[in-house]
Amino acid sequence: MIHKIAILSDIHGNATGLAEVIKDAQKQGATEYWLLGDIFLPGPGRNDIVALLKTIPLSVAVRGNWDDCVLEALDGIYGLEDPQEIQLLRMTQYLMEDLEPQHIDWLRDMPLACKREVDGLRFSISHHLPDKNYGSALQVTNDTENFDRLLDEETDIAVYGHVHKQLLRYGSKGQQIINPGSIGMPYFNWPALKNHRAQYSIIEIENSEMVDIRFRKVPYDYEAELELAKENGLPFIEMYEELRREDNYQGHNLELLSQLNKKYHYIDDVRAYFDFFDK
Ligand SMILES: [Mn+2]
Repeated sequence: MIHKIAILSDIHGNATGLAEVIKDAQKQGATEYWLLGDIFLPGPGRNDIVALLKTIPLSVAVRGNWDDCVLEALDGIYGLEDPQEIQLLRMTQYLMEDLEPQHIDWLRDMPLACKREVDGLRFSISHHLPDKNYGSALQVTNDTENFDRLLDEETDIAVYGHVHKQLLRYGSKGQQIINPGSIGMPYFNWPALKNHRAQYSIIEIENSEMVDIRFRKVPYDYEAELELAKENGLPFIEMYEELRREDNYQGHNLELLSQLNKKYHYIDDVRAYFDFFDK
């Protein structure tokens, strides 16, 4: 039997990109799909993302740090002082204005990591490190000893997402490490490599051998995706416009976040929406 596993990661609310990735994976003959987390936000996708994921045989899903941010915002962990926490609260409000509540239970029940054996090959699957879905330990230029944290004696191949860059490398003992890149939010440092495509990977296994690893970069209508964001009233739309058109996301620009929070009165929105704030 031939297994063709499509590895999807870091959708970040981009349903237009996800739809094209699924079409491409179907054309490639994918037999199953694994999802490495960071499903929603900062893009506009909500129930439409879940609907797309229901059309494919998804056999693995692990929880990313943005998935945890949604849960933390809903659980009242964030306050109204930090501009980033206000942003996460306002975006979670946007998400919950459409998303059915049982999909939050789905996020909550996802493990941080899991293992799968496919035709004798043993995979370790996580968003970032198996016990920590945030941080910068696995940036692509880091030392091999960091990447060894993905591996143990029972792992032949580790797959992870989170850094939004496609990667193929080895642990110090020779195990394989694969990152499929990001569907909704690829990052680029080298300008000539910038493009607007949605990234994912397909791993092919035949007779207990890994016979192919493909890194796909799928074109999609990013202007239509931006239009969808505007139609849906996505908050922080200026930042999404820059992400879609320039492939640049200023999520850590606290000054810009403060400015937009003030401009659109997002504090008033979240204070009114979440019942754990004083009215
Ligand atoms: Mn991510």
